[in-house]
Formats: sequence, structure tokens, C-alpha cells
Amino acid sequence: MTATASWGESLLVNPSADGAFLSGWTIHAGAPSSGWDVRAGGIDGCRRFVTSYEWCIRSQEIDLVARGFAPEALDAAPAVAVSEWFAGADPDPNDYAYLKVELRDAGHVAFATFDTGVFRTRGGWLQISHRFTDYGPGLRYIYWEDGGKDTEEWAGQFGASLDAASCDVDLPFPQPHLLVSPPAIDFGTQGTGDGPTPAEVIVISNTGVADLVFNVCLSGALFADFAIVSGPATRRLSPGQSAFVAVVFDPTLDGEKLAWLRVWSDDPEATLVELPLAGTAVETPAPTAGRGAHRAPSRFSTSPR
Ligand SMILES: [Ca+2]
Ligand SMILES: [Ca+2]
Repeated sequence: MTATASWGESLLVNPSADGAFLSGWTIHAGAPSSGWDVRAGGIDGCRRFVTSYEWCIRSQEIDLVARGFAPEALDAAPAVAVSEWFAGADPDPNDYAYLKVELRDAGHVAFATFDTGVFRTRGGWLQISHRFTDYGPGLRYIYWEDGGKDTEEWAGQFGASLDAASCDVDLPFPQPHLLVSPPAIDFGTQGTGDGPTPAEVIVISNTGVADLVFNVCLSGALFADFAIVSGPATRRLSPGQSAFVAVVFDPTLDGEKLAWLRVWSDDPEATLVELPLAGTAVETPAPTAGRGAHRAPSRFSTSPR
């Protein structure tokens, strides 16, 4: 299993040093090696960002509309809560740090700012937090900038540690929503010698407001009597997009047949949807060569691509 979903995360990318090194952050000062680094530990006991003898400064700008928040909802000025943890490093933990967060309009212009200015850290962890409210309409971007520096002026990372940055907008977090239609397919009766049935098309839609990632396969003890003859063109759907899967019933032995089309997705409320596929197989002789077109027994060779 691989992690594919971004839902449920902080709006910040790599806020707690658990991502790929400095991924998600634009580095303005303190290039790695003599500047920013990542170490074990942190307020979460996992990993933290550390700073060095020159100022280490970084930023990221969150595009709220691109993340799925509706402009009308943002214009109602939902509360924006920001928080980050800071700690100094021995031997002198009175290091330097700051946090600046700007609420920006569609033109990337700041209209509300929280700025700690440079402050001194201490030995233990210190949480800085702020809540923006009643700031009026127009919020589209949140700009986050923070940094740190040591007090020792030593090579190595003896400056402030930063960890667990958090930025939350008080709106329902945009989520994907998986819709599979129809809910079930009955292929009816098919002769074992008649080849596959006409294809039935299953529509996989994203009716949510964030990207949906999904996968499909056939399952069940008798799944070999069914076949996906045309798979989805994509495994990632933008909001409002659909993908199509065509399935046929192509039994080899008589009897009642049942299998499932499994649709796995990152919709947190419908991670797995199983669509029943049913059919009844009756024994019929295979058409002989020379009496009409020969139907190859392979269910794949007859597939329209
Ligand atoms: Ca961390
Ligand atoms: Ca220090």
C-alpha cells in the first residue's frame, strides 16, 4: 500500500519534517550544509527542522482555491488558526527565531499579518499560536514564513529547532467523494459457447471537491468468468470528472456466477466499493469453424480497445 491521499493533512506541505528533507519549502537563506537541516526528535518525538549560524529563512504560500476551498466560503472570513513549535539548542538555548503569517488576496497582497518579530528561544519547546478572525472578505492565499539562527555562531546546527507547523482554516476540509454507478450488474443468461456478452459500462465519478485517486480490479472465486475489457483511462479524477470501466461476462462452465468489481479509493467515507456482477451460464456448444465467424475462446482477443 502506498500513501496517495492528501486529505486530512495540514494545509502546509511537510510541516513537521516528516516529508522529503525540505520538500514543500522555498529556502530564502541558510542553504543546506551550512544552514537548514533535519534531525531526529521534535515536539512529536519524530523529526524536526534545525537552523545554524547564519539566518535560516524559508516560506510557503498556500493556494486555498487550488486546495478546494470555495471563494464564497473564504469571503465569509473563516477563522484561520496557525501554530508552530520552537526550541533552542544547547549549549546556549537562547537562540533566535521568528514566525510571520500573512493572509493574502487574489493578487497575493497581504491584508492581515501575524508577525512575532525575532524572539529568543529557550531549552524546552515553546508553542507560538495565533487565530485570525473578522478580517473581511478576499482571502485566497496564506503566506507562511519562519526562520531561526543560533546564538553560538558555530558551524553545525546549534540554532533554533522548528517543528509541527500547523495552519487550519475553519471550513470543512475539501474531500473527494467516490460514486460508482450502477450499483450492480446482472448480465442475464449467457451460453458457455457463445463468447462474451456485450460490455456493460460502469461509471466511476468524483463528486467531491478534492482529487480522487482510485484503482479497480475483479475479485471473487469466479472472477475469471468476468473480464474488464476496457479499463479506466486515468486513476486520478479531478472534482466532477468520471472514468469508465467496461466489463463482460464470458463463462466457460454452466451455473450461477457472481463476482465483484472492487473500486478502492482515497474517499475517506468510501474507501472500498464492491459492485456485484452476476450472470447465469448455460451450456451451449462452441460455434464450429466454417459455420460463421469463429469466436476465439480468449476473452481478451475480442476486446475493443
Ligand atoms: Ca516533527
Ligand atoms: Ca544554541
